Amino acid sequence: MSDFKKNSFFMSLRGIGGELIFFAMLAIFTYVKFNYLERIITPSIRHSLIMKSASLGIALCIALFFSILHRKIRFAASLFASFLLSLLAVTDILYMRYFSDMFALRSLALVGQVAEIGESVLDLLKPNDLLFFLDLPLLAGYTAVWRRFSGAPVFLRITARRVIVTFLIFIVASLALTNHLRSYNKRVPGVLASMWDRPAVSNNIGTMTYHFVDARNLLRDYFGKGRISRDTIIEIGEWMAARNQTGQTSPFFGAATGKNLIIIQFESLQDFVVGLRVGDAEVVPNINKFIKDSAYFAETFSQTASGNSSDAEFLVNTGLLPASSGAAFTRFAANNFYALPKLLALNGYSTLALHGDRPGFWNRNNMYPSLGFGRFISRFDMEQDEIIGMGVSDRSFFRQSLEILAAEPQPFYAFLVTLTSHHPFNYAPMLEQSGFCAEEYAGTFMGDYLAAMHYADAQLGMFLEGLKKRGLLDSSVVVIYGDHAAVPPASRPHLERLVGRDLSEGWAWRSMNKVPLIIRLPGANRPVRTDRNPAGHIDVAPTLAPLLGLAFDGGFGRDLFVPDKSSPVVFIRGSYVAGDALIDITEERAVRMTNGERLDYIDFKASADEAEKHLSYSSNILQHDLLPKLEKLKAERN
Ligand code: GP9
Ligand code: MN
Repeated sequence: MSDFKKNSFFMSLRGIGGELIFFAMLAIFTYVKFNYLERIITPSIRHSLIMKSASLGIALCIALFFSILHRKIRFAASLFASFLLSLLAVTDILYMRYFSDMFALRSLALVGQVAEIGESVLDLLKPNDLLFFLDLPLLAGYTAVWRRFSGAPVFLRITARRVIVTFLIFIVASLALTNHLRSYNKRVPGVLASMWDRPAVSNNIGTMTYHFVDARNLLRDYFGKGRISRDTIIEIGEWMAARNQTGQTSPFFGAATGKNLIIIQFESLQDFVVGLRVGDAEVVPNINKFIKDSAYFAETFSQTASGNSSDAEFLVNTGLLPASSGAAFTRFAANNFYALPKLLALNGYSTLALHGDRPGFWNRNNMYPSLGFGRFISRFDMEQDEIIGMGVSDRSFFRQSLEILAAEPQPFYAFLVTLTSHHPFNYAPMLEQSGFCAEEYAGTFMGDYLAAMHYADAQLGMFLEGLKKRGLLDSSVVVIYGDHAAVPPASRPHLERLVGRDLSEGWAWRSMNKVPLIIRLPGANRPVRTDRNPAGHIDVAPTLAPLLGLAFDGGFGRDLFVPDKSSPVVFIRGSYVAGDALIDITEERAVRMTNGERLDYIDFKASADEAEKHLSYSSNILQHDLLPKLEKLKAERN
């Protein structure tokens, strides 16, 4: 090679080299920053190679993006991006320290709530957190030094060849990311859309990938929602108003005015355990006893979707259907809700939610205030004297809840969510305490489930006894319901063996997907009966509010004490139950749920039309945060 050629080669390398090093530094610092963050958040977790390459992929993509901006803004934009990423990492740390949760972009909309804890933010910061900003002087310093000693500019003009090379590396880097996401979503279907436990998701995919998915979900929701016309809003408002003016009122309207309301959401309680005996033993003796003293809605279907427990909480407190993808609790916590706690708080109730898990799980820390709960007592506000599975054991939870309720100013609305009887139902201390041993099912999934139900039922029994002793049973409406099915489709043979019939058909499986709903009113003239009309979680708020002398007209449910056989119980995937029929709107099929007999779809025209309205109106309300607009329309009409 001639001297001239050699020189020009090194000259050009020197030119590119300065910039290459800068962007390599940017990518490496970004990667290291989030790696350091992961070590702080979960020091015990070892990350897999696929996860590391996905993180590196994102870091590279970020650096590549800034490397092809106009040379005049390339440096400033890179530095600013790096600053924002450091800020994001520190926000994650503060969020973890305060909420035990990862920061989500949606939380920016909840800044009002976060502002309340502004003072604690400074307390939570540690000197080491400043290390996250160390890359800024290093990048700036490097640029100054390079310029000074090489005499060449660091940031060069963009050539076509450079764009092509950048693009090719970009594709390789993003492949590492998409491959990682695809394999995780395959392993845990639906997890990325629902984000039910942000720290867990982030532990599994890495903090950078977590933020990437969070941003992607947000953009999808934003651009996927389209616009809604004023005419549609008026149509929804008028339909809801007409629906609420049927003129029928509950025979028990006001029967419990001024009384407390205690709702117990019972983890994984499916209806088939009610009244069930295995051998000589009753599986849930306390629930059976409670039913004998209450109104029991035996045909209540779980209407939950990917939000699981949180969907049940959502349905019950808002009377709205859950989100069709992801979880309403994580997607719509910034919405304005017309919810049971809000209504009761406006009517002088003190409102509190109690649950033995971390507050960030299912975004409850954000959603409960949005629903109007005045207080949320989570695992961290309780004595953690017995932890089983995901959090405080039901035994400890109920014991502490009793103490809290006894001291609560009345009237109160207490919403209790149990936890220990959670899938896979085999936590050793729970099984030991349960003492339920159905020999024929010993060591099987069903054996564990029955034992879990027996354990949780025993704790519930003690709680009810405690309420009675403290005089709270007869000064409260007490409601118990199951949140969702316990038996996943993959464990169907276990349930088939227990009930002794084939459940492979969709209608048969759906007919098992029932959860008990039990409402006990105080006073001697309370309704004690078994109601066999189809019902759903969505009916709970409009059934309970009238008992307390209030009207709940914000949702799509109905008052179960008002006889009505025509109202459909709608499932978010596009089917519904009406009478003894299961109707699939998308397939235009109807079957009798007792025997699978095919029915004429045409006969269900009216209820299908209503079910479609529930689905589309409820989804519009969520997507476009319509409740305040509907309230305004209502005020204008009156
Ligand atoms: C978590 C608990 C269980 O806090 O409510 O949630 P699930 O997994 O059933 O949705
Ligand atoms: Mn649950």
